[in-house]
Amino acid sequence: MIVRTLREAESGERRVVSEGWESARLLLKNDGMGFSFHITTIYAGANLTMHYQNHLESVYCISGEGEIEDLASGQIHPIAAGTVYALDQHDKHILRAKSEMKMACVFNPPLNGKEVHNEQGAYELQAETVEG
Ligand code: 9YT
Repeated sequence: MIVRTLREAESGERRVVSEGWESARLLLKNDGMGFSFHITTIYAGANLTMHYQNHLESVYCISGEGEIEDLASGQIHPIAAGTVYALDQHDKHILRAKSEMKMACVFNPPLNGKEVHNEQGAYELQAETVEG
């Protein structure tokens, strides 16, 4: 069994900080679950273009408000506490945070640990691993 706390993850190796967001990576590839699980904070005003070409991601909004634009259709969906979205088609999208947003994110395949977006807005499959 694996037991961890968000507090620990936010103050150690599992905390990854990038432009417009930071993420506490609670479960990763080396935990052997077949997915990774993160609590991600999107900073207020962030405007993030992402395209997870190597991963499927689902995102549940715990708090905050924003919107997601599906760049294939141009459709814009409001995001608020209680909303989930799933990028089942590796959908290229823009996430805009009107206020700080707390998101629970699941990735398949699981992240190694240190991934940040490349110039396409994707995560590479061979990123550095977080141990322990
Ligand atoms: C919601 C989203 O995709 N934010 C970018 C960070 C990512 N979820 C992560 O690495 O935790």
